[in-house]
Amino acid sequence: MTQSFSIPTLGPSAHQDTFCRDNLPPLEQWPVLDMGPLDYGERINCATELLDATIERLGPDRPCLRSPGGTVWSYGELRAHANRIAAVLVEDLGLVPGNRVLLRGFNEPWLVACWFAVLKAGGVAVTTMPLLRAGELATMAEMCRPTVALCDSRLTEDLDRAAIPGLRTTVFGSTAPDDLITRAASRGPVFDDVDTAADDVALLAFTSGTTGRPKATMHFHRDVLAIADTFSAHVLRPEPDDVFTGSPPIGFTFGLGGLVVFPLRVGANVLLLEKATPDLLADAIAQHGVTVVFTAPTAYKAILAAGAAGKLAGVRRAVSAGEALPEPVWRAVHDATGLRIIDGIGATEMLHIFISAADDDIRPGATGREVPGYTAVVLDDAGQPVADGTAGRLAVRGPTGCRYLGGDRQEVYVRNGWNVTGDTYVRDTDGYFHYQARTDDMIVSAGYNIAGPEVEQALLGHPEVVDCAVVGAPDAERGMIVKAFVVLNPERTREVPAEELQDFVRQAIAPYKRPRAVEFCKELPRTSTGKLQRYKLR
Ligand code: 3UK
Repeated sequence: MTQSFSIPTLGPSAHQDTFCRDNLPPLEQWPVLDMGPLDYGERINCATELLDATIERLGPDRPCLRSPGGTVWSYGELRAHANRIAAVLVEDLGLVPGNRVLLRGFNEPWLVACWFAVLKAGGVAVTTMPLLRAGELATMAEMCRPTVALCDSRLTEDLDRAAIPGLRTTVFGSTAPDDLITRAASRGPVFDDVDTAADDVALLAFTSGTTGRPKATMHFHRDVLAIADTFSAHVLRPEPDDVFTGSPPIGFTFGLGGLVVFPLRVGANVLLLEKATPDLLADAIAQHGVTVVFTAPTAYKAILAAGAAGKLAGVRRAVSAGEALPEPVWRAVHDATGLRIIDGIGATEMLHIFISAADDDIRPGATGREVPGYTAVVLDDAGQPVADGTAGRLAVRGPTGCRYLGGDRQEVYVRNGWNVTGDTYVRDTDGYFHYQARTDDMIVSAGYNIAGPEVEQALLGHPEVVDCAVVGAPDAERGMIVKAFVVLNPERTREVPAEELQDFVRQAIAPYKRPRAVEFCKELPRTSTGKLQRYKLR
């Protein structure tokens, strides 16, 4: 679609280290910005807003972060820890505004304190996921050039092996005399937050890279607040008495939003889990009176399979994102608990969720509608809108959007001002968006377009199928055939032949979509954010 739009301008930066401004993509390649009613002014620090402003409204004593081990920090305590670490960053580690700080830790309170410290000091947070190894950390560092790292003492090995040039690493959680926490304890609890520009970069987030080389996305201080004031405020609608938990790492923006930004914006409480496999997650939800959960569709599936859906009884809001939520999973959770899972599609490029629905607005099987503040359209390959009911490329815009560090492949994601997510979607006449597949994962077999996830969903309806992935396999006659990789329930009491699964799919959806090849496996390849790596199966 072509339209005219104005090229954005930037306010005066508070960054002394100009790396981020220097590496923003060219302004004319940015997506169209639509702030709608959101207005953060020219200067805002998202850490001040999430922490100090919440304390100003609700007082310092409300419970903020806790961990299963028994740590409970109030909002005032988290702020004091963050302020003390900010002082160490500036006074001892030489941080100047704009420096990138690599953070490495599990989901636990000190990681969150470090994240706030970096932002208060005007630094740029680069939070990495614990699962990442030396090679991946080295690649990330090469791209974003951190000067300082704050690292959990249990996770130093891979960071050391990454041998990042010029990096000053400080460890937290050890017994060493120069441990970050010990050093921070000698500082005062007050820190004068850097008065950052609303459009100063606050964080760099790496894409999960289901296909290859990761890209770094750049997000501003105002973007961090915008995700709370769109998806969270209008769809999730949390309350100060909610208790949040979830499985995504804080280094994944799904986790950052759900476990830090959204709860703190409203003064709620967060249970941080270092290990959040589906069984541990379900237990923690039941034990700690959790009311708001963030996790991936596979976790809901696994909780159901383990017969643990009852543990979700106290949950008020359950969010699913990262991959499509199969309708049978939504229905099974609803049948077992009455809970209506909030599906939402988000992306690292967009920072968080832009299509979703909650409560009675949910249509099971559809991702939802535009989150207030975002506009979404479905485009054909030439960039023209398609009719409702027709599949095409999902394109969105709103207050957040894609800015790749160094403009790396920027024109692939942003076209004519739209963020093109790489997903094939159908919009229905009621404005609901129905996920089909990643555009690259559409299977063309004998002239038919087949969306792998639709076949996966059909297979998952079979009682003995616990996980599956459907891809196109090259075929001389048909171009491609539908091939299914299937994980069967290990506790099954009988054999399940491939033909039975093929027949099962043929009963559920159009017969031409049935898998012509079935391969059984023990588990499926996934990224560190839990996404299926279909390209590996191809
Ligand atoms: C896929 C979905 C169907 C889709 C993310 C919430 O997943 C997140 O970010 P990533 O950059 O991946 C983005 C891609 O993942 N996807 C995500 N959610 C859904 N597909 N239904 C969904 N509900 O292909 C998208 O383009 O890893 C999710 C919040 C923040 C995030 N970063």
